[in-house]
Amino acid sequence: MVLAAPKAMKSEGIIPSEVPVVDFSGERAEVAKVIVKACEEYGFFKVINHGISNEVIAKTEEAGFGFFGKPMLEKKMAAPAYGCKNIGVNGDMGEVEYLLLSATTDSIAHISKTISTDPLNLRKRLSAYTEAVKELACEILEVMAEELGVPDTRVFSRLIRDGESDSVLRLNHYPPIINRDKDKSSQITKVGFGEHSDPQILTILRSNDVGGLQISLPDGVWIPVTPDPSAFYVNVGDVLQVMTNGRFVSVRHRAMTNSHKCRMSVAYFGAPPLHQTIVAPSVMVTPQSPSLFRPFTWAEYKKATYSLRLGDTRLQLFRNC
Ligand code: GA4
Repeated sequence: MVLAAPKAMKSEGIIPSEVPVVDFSGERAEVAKVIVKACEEYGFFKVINHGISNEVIAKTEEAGFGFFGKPMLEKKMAAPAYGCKNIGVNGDMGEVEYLLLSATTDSIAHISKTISTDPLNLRKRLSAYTEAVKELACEILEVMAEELGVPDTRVFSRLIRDGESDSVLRLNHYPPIINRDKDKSSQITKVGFGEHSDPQILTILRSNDVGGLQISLPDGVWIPVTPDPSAFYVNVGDVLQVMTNGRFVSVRHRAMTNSHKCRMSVAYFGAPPLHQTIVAPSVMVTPQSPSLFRPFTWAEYKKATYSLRLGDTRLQLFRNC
């Protein structure tokens, strides 16, 4: 399947591209339409003119490269937040090293103390970044709810704004794979982070100017996403697929390594509190589209997620018969 360029024009909040692009400074009603269409067709879109300052972004990128550039022994002192090649707890591996932490003030303070000689400064940078992407996620979720005709437009964003939200922040570093072949010109690409969907509500991702992210279309075709460090990439997670009663798709994606350059991405995964029951708002359930999933708590879903492999589809465990 070939991706058709979106037909709408810039004034309508969209710019032709290989993946849907949302100009967040555009008119709200048009932005909402483009977002909902993108979530139905791809579960993925790019946001430009998002309003997050370059300084906040650049300082987090600098902090990330600063950390990943340290000697392995020092990085390992940040374990279990730091991991290298091992993904999850069931044997998944990838050409990646990462920092994975709870998106809370306490966790950010703790990791800052562990990895930096200037912890207050690092804490300030990571907190500012986390707050900014969380706010972007909430605004997007509120626009979506409006367009979907959900009367309580904070029904999705409230879960992320909740003080007990289980959201996480992840910094991924994909070092280049050195080509040891005689034919140095050939490119070597390996799987950095294997195919999966994100379990949470919404993911807000940004990377440096190095490609590697690919998204899967429903027919199994992989689309490489052109890197744009000035933009954020947004994807629907499993919980939002459930809360829209299957109208939005939780996109499967993966990250490949590059032969020459380091890729670094920062992902914010907006999640509900552990005790939260996940259920679609009543407008999403009609006689024509009956409820696809049984109610479950985020704790139950998270437990199922961690009992399975990275690429497994977990949502079918929660489907109504
Ligand atoms: C994928 C999305 C997030 O990075 C993550 C990942 C988590 C982990 O690395 O600990 C998981 C993976 C992710 C889904 C399946 C399980 C859990 C690794 C894994 C094999 C932090 C998340 O929430 O789910």
